[in-house]
Amino acid sequence: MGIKGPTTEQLLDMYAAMWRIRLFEEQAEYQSGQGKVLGALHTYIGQEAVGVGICAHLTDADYITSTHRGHGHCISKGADVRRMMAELFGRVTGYCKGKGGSMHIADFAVGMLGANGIVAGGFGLATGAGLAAQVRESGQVAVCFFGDGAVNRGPFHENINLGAVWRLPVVYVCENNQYAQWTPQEEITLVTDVASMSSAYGIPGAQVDGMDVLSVYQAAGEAVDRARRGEGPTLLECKTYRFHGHNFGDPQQYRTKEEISDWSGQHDPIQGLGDHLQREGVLTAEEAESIRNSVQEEIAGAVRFADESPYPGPEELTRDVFSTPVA
Ligand SMILES: Cc1ncc(C[n+]2csc(CCOP(=O)(O)OP(=O)(O)O)c2C)c(N)n1
Ligand SMILES: [Mg+2]
Repeated sequence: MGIKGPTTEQLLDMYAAMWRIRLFEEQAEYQSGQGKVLGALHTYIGQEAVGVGICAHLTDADYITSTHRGHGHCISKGADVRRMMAELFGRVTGYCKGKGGSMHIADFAVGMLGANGIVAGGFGLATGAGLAAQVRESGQVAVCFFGDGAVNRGPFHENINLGAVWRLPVVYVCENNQYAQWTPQEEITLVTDVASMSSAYGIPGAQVDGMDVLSVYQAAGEAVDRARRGEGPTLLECKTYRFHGHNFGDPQQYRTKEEISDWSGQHDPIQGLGDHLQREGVLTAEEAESIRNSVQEEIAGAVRFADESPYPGPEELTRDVFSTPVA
């Protein structure tokens, strides 16, 4: 059974969304270098096709859980780039009033249940969201994004097993960018094709080129439809690559410059979709440029918004802190 679409409108939306992620991240790195960003920064540059191709099938009512590399997931799900940038800048207009930073951005209004500083921390949240949807018979789907490194943690096994036996409407999406921090995947995982692990749980697994948004879209459509039909989870592995360091400032001594330039030169997901749309006559080079420019304006606006926003005052120190004082 084939997946319909994407429509021309969806294709153009996906193209703009990938630029929105790319330019947001480039600005975040630049602003980090200027000392404006408080805390660690893990960018999604290179992996844009995954978040965008998957979230194209979701509505605001559907849920996603994210990782420490969460900006791309937020933007794919429709979060506000102004509040995101303000959060990175530690300003009171940010998603967590400037108190959470990059790894704690959540927007429940669009079903984004949160970035997560704990590797594999999203599994329980997504599986629980899937259970809630099943109990309410709401037709919602939950997508759990995680990295290849998270596969080696217990929550991967526990949650996929539970999701499988209860046939929960969850799609488990492994963004296999081939490194966990500075460690190549093959040094810590002998089974490097994560999709093949699905057989251990009795659910379907699919592996796609995560640099090709159309392949991601197709495979995600099948997995999301299956979840919505009540047939349970899919383990979807997207082979991808992060073009920049693990975090901003990473000297990247664990991989070669050639490897990086091969991936960014030959497999850039934005370039790939742009070329495809031009070949198909959907987009001219001028229109592509104008989409990029208008997204660039939007991101510049986000930086201005963040810059002009105040820091949280001292009264914020004990607000939103859920701990019991010791008597
Ligand atoms: C439970 C836990 N262990 C270790 C870390 C430190 N850590 C942060 S990111 C990371 C690597 C994660 O790799 P992967 O899941 O492949 O995600 P990627 O960074 O490649 O997107 C590690 C080990 C952590 N944040 N949480
Ligand atoms: Mg990884």
